[in-house]
Amino acid sequence: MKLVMAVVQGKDVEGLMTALRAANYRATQINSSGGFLRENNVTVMTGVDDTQVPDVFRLIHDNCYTRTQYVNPLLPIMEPGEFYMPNPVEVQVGGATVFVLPVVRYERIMPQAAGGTRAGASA
Ligand code: 2BA
Repeated sequence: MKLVMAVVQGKDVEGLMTALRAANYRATQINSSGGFLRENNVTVMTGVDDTQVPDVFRLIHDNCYTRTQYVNPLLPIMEPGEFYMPNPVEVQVGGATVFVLPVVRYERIMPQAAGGTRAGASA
């Protein structure tokens, strides 16, 4: 089994999650942000059989797009009275940054509460 972790842009996550659900993959999304742009992105985690990894990559490929972003470089140290005109730098973001990790153990722990209600829950 493998854990596929894909860092995707927020604009693409709805399409990707819909495609994963439609193909019967379980997925969890975690709000994250990149260390470079400091912008919000989303990390999608999917646990799948080894043989399904290429199919998950296909869905990511089909639903995540490359976009151009502009970054303002850090201000240089300036003398009083000096004027600095920031020159934004262009970077390409995405489609997705994907990590595939081996899963040592996968378990869904689903104990049933006595009487069908949660322990400690009041009636
Ligand atoms: P960010 O760190 O905000 O990076 C956004 C984009 O800025 C990157 O797009 C890349 O084009 C550019 N970039 C990042 N660091 C740079 C640097 N030191 N110099 C020049 N340009 C730089 P992507 O490569 O598509 O990455 C999108 C997001 O995926 C990243 O957002 C980060 O959240 C995540 N990511 C990328 N590589 C990663 C890694 N090795 N480990 C963990 N997360 C990663």
